[in-house]
Formats: sequence, structure tokens, C-alpha cells
Amino acid sequence: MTKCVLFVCLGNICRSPTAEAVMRHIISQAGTTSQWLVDSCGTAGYHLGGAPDERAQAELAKHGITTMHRGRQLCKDDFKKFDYIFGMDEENFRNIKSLAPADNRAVLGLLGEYDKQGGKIIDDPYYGGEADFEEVYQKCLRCCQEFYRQASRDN
Ligand code: WE7
Repeated sequence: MTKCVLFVCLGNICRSPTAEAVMRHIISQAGTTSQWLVDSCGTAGYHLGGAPDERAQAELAKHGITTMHRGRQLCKDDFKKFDYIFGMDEENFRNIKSLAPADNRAVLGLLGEYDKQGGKIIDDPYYGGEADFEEVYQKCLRCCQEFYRQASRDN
């Protein structure tokens, strides 16, 4: 069975496309691409069709990862399509829950819950600098690795 995971942030240009690209990379390295559907989106529709932020792309490139993602907004159908929907911060999480249908069966959570180094919140780097994008990348990497391990165990 295909495992379907959706990463969600505010604008879908920094954190969630980073998480998506990192997750794709992990899956590709493991040779399990055919078993997964991975995507990202924003709670806002501010960057529809746009490429990820240059700073997020530069951070990914440092680690040999590229992304072809284009911005899109979270919609009701996502709750039918995805098994896991992860927000980056509490505001994302509130917005995800408020769009969820009454009969929602997708697992809704924070990606940061998978961080063994604590944290829980993956902060918005939009008004930050390179160090903030680096931190986003490292958190996404730790969390996606741990999520991949857990999701691969319970089939
Ligand atoms: C962001 C953002 C992020 C903030 N990515 N934007 Cl200027 C704006 C207005 C509505 C929706 C979006 Cl998405 C954006 C552009 C894109 N990560 N973070 N804006 C942000 C952060 C803190 C306080 C205020 C804002 C607009």
C-alpha cells in the first residue's frame, strides 16, 4: 500500500517544500519511491504556482537536493488523499484542523514531534537568515528520517 504524506506550512515556499524534498531524498536513497506519495502545500494561497524560496533552494542544494515543487494551497480533498498531514508550527496545525472534515481519517500532527532533539516547532525562517534556513533543513532531516523509520515499521 502506498503511504501518502503531506507537509504544510504558511506559504509553501520555505519549510514545507524543504520537508517534501528531504523526504523524497530519504525515500529515493532507500529505494522505496514507488511505495510513497509525497507533497507539500501552504495554508495560504499567496504563492500559487511559484517556485520555493531561493534561500530554501540554496540550502537544499548544499546537500545535493533539488526541488521541482510549485506552490499550492491546502484543500479539503487533501484529507481524503493523504494518510499523514504534518504542519510546521501551531498556527499551521490550527489551520489544518479547521479545514479537516468531520469524518477525517488522516493523521494530523506536527512534523517536529518526530525530532528526538526536542523542539516540536519548526519556525518560520522567512524573515530570518541563512542560519535559520539551515536549522529548518536540519530539523526536517531529523524528523523525516525518524518518520520514515516509524512509517516503514508499521505497515
Ligand atoms: C510569509 C511567510 C512565509 C510570513 N512565506 N510569506 Cl507576506 C505574506 C502574507 C500572507 C501570506 C504569505 Cl504566505 C505571505 C508571504 C511567505 N514563510 N511568513 N509571510 C510572515 C511571518 C510573520 C509575520 C507576518 C508574515 C506575513
